[in-house]
Amino acid sequence: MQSKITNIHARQVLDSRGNPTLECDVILESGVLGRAMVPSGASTGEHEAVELRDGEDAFGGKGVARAVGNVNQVLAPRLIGMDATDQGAIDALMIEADGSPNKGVLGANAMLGISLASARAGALASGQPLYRYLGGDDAHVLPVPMLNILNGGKHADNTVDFKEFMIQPQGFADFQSAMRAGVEIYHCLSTVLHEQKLSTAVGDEGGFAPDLGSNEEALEMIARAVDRSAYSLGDKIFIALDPATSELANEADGKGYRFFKSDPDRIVDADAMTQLWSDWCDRWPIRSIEDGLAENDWDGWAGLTRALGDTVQLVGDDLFVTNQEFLQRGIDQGCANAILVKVNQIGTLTETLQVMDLARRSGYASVCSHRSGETEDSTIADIAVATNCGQIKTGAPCRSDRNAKYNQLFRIAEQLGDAAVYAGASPSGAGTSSS
Ligand code: 2PG
Ligand code: MG
Repeated sequence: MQSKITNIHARQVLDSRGNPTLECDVILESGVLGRAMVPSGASTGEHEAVELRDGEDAFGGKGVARAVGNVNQVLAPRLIGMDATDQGAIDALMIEADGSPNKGVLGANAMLGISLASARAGALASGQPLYRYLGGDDAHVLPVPMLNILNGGKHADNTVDFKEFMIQPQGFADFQSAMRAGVEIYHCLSTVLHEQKLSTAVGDEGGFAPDLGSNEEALEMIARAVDRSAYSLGDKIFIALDPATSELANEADGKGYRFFKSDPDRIVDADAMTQLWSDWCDRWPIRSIEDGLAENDWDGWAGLTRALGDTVQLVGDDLFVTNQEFLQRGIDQGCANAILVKVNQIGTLTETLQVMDLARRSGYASVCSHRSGETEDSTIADIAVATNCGQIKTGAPCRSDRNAKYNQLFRIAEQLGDAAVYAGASPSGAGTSSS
């Protein structure tokens, strides 16, 4: 067996925010080494699988020595001897070894490191690129990027409550020209902010993070940037938002949505938030809104979906936490029409692909996503193409942790050549619930 696992070794490394994270090597009998690194969120969903941290003095409690130990001492001895291409069995064994509903015993970070590194080793052993190893011959769709060019919320030290203001280039012949538009607009935004004497320092995901007079001013700045570029807003450039409102709700102890940065006295209910999104959608070419309401506000979400679900992509991130049970509840209750997919929210590749399959069968779109704490690992780029899911969210085209994913997509597009199809080839392409 060429792909027999002979060694598994994890170590602590650093992520893009300077916090420890776990890197894992899976080594095969043939000498092949598959390596993966684990990302980490800041605005995390309450129901995410557990990211095991040491909680001691070192690294402000964020060390991952315990998770590393769980890989090297607990999981490795059980997995050595298995076939790296048997992803389902590897992930099932880890889930069983953990034994808890939220991977809180061994840590989702420990399990994800092994899960992704095994996939990488399996791909190398079979002589295929990862996207093809995972997706087979049909993997050929390059995703529409959601470029988070203006950061707020928990990702930036500024006055903006809402976390992510993104652009989506659609109506481009290929991924490369869509990215070119995104990059050019990103640089135009820098110029616009500089001229307004606003900060061009960047937030956690590489987007600019200026202090602004209001949340909507973020959209005005983006509109000005697009105006300066060779493109026009609403023609081939559309807006996508992730206001991450669980953070606004958490601040108010479940009493409503508090504008915690711009106006802490302003607290509104789910209907008012829904009205705000509806007004913004009337005024701006918004294609997608993620976490427009909070993770536990299922009734509010059903109302939001009734109000906007036919015309706007409504993405559940904290709501679904890449978990089939939560997605199924959303499907049953008419909440959202898309899911954000983050490998570390659930902790294994098998479960990630299963939830994407459930979404597809249920008419929900999937957006493959990074975390705000990232590394040079670019696995999500391959997953996006492997599944032909059509959308990826991986930050501004700035900072190598973000560009690692875009750069991998450039490589994949080149490899696929004429077979590559850009999901946003039509201006009405991905990012609408009808797509
Ligand atoms: C999100 C993510 C990624 P975080 O909310 O969608 O942008 O942020 O990783 O901080 O949860
Ligand atoms: Mg989100």
